[in-house]
Amino acid sequence: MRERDNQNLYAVLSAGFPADRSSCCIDAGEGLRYTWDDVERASAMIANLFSRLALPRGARVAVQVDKSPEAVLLYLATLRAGYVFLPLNTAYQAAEIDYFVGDAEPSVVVCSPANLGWVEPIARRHRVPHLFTLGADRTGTLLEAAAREADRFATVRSRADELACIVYTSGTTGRSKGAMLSHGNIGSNARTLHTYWRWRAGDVLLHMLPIFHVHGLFVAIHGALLSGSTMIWRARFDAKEAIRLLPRATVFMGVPTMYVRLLDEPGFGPQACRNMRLFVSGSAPLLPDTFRQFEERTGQRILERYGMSETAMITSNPYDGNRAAGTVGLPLPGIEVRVVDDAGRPCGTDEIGAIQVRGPNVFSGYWRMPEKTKEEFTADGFFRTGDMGKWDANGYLSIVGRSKDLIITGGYNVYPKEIESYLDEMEGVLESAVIGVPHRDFGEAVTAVVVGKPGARLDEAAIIAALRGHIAAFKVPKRVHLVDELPRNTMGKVQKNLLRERYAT
Ligand code: MLC
Ligand code: AMP
Repeated sequence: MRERDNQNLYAVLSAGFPADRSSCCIDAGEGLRYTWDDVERASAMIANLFSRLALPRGARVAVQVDKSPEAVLLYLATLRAGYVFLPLNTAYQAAEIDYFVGDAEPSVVVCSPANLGWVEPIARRHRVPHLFTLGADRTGTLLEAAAREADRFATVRSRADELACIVYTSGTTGRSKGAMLSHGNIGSNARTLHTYWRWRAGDVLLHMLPIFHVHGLFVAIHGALLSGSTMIWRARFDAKEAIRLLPRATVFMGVPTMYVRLLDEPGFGPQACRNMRLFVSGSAPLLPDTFRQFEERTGQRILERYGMSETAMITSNPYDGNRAAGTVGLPLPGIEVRVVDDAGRPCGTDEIGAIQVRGPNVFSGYWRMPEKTKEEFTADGFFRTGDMGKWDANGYLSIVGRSKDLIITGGYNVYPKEIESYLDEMEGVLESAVIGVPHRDFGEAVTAVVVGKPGARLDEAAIIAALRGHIAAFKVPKRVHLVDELPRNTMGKVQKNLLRERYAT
């Protein structure tokens, strides 16, 4: 294989690094800057460390660490060494991590030093051969071990169909599924977005998203790397800090909650956005009202796009043409999107149907779930997204709902079944239904409706407190309503639509 044929995602991305490797790649604030040379050398050291561990081909590197530039270096090093990166939400608790480690059987686990006490027994139980720590302040055993390694590394050659990442997405049945993404899936999407959104040398990305999901990890970072652009890097989103930093940036990516919070700041306006050329929104629906208010306040039309862990980005509003509020735009070049009725026939304009997608971006399947994978693909190779949508007369797609029972809160997905199974196991609980209700800040708020066993004395605060120890805080219901019974249809199925109406306010 010739060097330029290497489809390893790192090789693809590094082709965009600037000629001047002494310029800034990541500006993490407080004088902490990483040049492109630093990125190459430090990722080489970690890649050398992993290579020396002689991990089997396709070995998984599972990572649950706080956001930091070193966490990006760890990601890039894993790609360079030809292993499979498996990012995990920092909000996940022990029971959740136990499931992922047991399911993915990683050869390496990297956790934050603060979590070592509870991650170590999990790693031991699942016989994980190598456990490292990585702190957000450049501490931990990973960097200590890598410090002894050489700072040059020849990136492993990978085929387009070789596995690069496993991204877990919540499962409709309560069990999370690992979406297997290849170097080719991610690389092709990165290149497409690079062209479509006109990434250019001299762009500056303000990066405030978490880096354990495709939005912050792939969409944002890859665009900057491919165009050799500086990233202004902050560990988390804070609206006031964003307004302070935006004048130095040209590109920002966020979930709708971030745009709502920017608009809540009286000081936010055209002055903060004076050098901005692109605001991108995704992961959850951007309300047309937010789009319009944003334009009124700043003169900027937010570009909304649509994607999934299984497919990376699928559609986008155009860079130059009309960005239509309430739509997710047009299929990206090279990606086929169709909206079909129950019989699989293409829907006409304004007809609602199921959204399906096919293309080089679409994942190869769910980790060790061949049956589930088969169910989610049509005979002609389209992936069933579980989203419902419709085309308008101009060929723009709108997402009008989901056939999957899913709540999206502040850009994070929560599957009601998972929360219901925890609630139903609680003492005194007969049954439960978990729904999403409109929420000004998070878009949807997780809400539980619980029926107690006869004579049981349930208490909202106690239920919430009990859940907190088990599941990530963003999944914990903001409210728990105690009722005598759940509304059911004649088939005995809980009528969640009635509950959504009842608790909408
Ligand atoms: C935090 N909390 C949330 C929450 N985020 N509750 C519900 N939904 C959320 N998304 C809770 C915390 O548990 C805590 O509760 C309280 O809010 C404050 O926590 P925080 O850490 O201070 O929150 P904050 O920093 O304000 O976070 C809000 C946020 C964050 C919107 C900035 O959630 C975020 O960064 N979201 C982005 C998610 C994302 O990147 N999604 C991409 C998925 S990829 P308590 O009670 O403990 O105090 C994808 C594909 C695609 O979907 O197309 O992109
Ligand atoms: P995830 O499984 O975390 O990757 O989330 C993917 C889901 O997020 C999609 O199936 C959609 O339901 C939702 N999503 C992503 N982008 C948008 C958007 N712009 N508008 C509405 N929903 C979106």
